[in-house]
Order: sequence, then structure tokens, then C-alpha cells
Amino acid sequence: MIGQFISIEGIEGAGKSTQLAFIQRYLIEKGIKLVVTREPGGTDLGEQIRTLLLTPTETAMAVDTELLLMFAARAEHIEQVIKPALERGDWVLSDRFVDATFAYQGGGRGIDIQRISTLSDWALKGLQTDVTFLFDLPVELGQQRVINRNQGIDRFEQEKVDFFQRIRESYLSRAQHEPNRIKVIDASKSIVEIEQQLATLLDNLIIN
Ligand code: Z5A
Repeated sequence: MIGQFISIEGIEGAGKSTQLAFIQRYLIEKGIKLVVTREPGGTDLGEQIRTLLLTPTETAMAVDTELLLMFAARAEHIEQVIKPALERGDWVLSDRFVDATFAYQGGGRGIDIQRISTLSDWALKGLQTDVTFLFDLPVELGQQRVINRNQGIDRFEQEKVDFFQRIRESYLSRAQHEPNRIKVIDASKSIVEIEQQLATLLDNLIIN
């Protein structure tokens, strides 16, 4: 069996971290060798870039700087972690990948999608996820969950509802254009219902 590349996506409060743990457990129980990683991050350098990107600052970061830092971290991640794992035949499960850039920097920040596509072609060199699980839910519900989680707020989580609304729309529009790769999961459902849906989707991936 060749390695599969899976990413998970969604707006804040969508339950990615919760379901990442389930997917990891499920695949390991099926005997799959799995590398679990995240973006921005996943490498020493990438984690340093993540700190730069998430730490709130007094002066706003230019949107192009944010975009380029995302791709700098990603270039390192692809070379050091993702490609070697897939070449070994391992599976890769990444908490976010390039769809996040189209949604957050494209939809959220308003950067021209064509410019993001150019960078994406250049950095990914044809690499793309085999499947992406998009955890979708109303923005207000996601924000309520983040408040209830009661952790610190990062630079992105400081943004207002309409920022996350644009991101949600952008994710859903990508999913509409690539239904075979991007599987939309109704993240407003209970954790158990979501796990059941994921198990079916993962079984299909294992069989194929
Ligand atoms: N970013 C970007 O802009 N461009 C890029 O290219 C990339 C990233 C790659 C960091 O991402 C930021 O980077 C992110 C986008 C930007 N900023 N934002 N927002 P991150 O993925 O590390 O951060 P995050 O979005 O905050 O993800 P998270 O910590 O994994 O949170 P989550 O998805 O909300 O997951 P959770 O902690 O599992 O769930 C939140 C709470 O809801 C928690 O208390 C759960 O117990 C609860 N929960 C989960 N599922 C359910 C269900 N089904 N019902 C009820 N309650 C639930």
C-alpha cells in the first residue's frame, strides 16, 4: 500500500484537534504507519515561524509577509517531513495544509487567489493531499466553543466574525470545486457522529 496524504481543515472551534486524535488512533489500530504533523510548523524551523505567525504583535503584520511565512514554513515541512514520509510508504496526517492558505490568506485577508496559486505551484511542485477533511460549522458556534475551551487567544483568533465567515465560504467553495479530494464534515454534530462518518471515509481510503 502506498502512503496517503491526509489533511484536516476548518475554522476555529471546528474540532480539528479532537478529531485528529481519533483519526490517529483509528489508523494506527488498522496497522498503518503514520506521521502526524501540523502547519504552520512540523519542523524545528517551521515551529519558529509558527511562533512568529501566531504571537499577537503591536504592529500589524503585512498580509504578504504572513503569506510568505506560511509558504516558507510549508517548503521546509514538505522537504523535511512530508515527502520523506510518503516516499517511505508511511501515511501523513497534517493538521492543516495549503487549503488553509487559500481560505485564510485568500478569503480572510483578501489576497488575490492567482498570486497564492502561483506560490502554491512553486512550493508544492505537484504535491497535494489525497484527501482533506473539512470540518464545517457556523462561525458563531465555533467561536462559542473556543470561548468555552478557555485557552489563550492567538493572532488569528483576535479577528472578527466576518473574517471567519469569509474563510468558511472560501473553504466551502474549494470543496465544491474539488469534491473528490475535499470531504465536508458537518462539525456541528456530536463527536461520536463525526467519528462514525470519519471511520467510513477512512475505511474507503484504506481499501483503495
Ligand atoms: N493558518 C493560516 O492562516 N494559513 C495557513 O496556511 C495555515 C494556518 C496552515 C493556527 O492553526 C492558525 O494558523 C489558524 C489558521 C492559521 N488560526 N486560526 N484560527 P491551528 O490549526 O493550530 O489553530 P486552531 O484553528 O485554533 O485549531 P485547534 O486548536 O485545533 O482548534 P479546533 O479546531 O477548534 O479544535 P478543538 O480544540 O478540538 O475544538 C475546540 C473545542 O470544541 C474544544 O473544547 C472541544 O472539546 C470542543 N469540541 C470539539 N468537537 C466538538 C463537537 N463535535 N461538539 C461539541 N464540542 C466539540
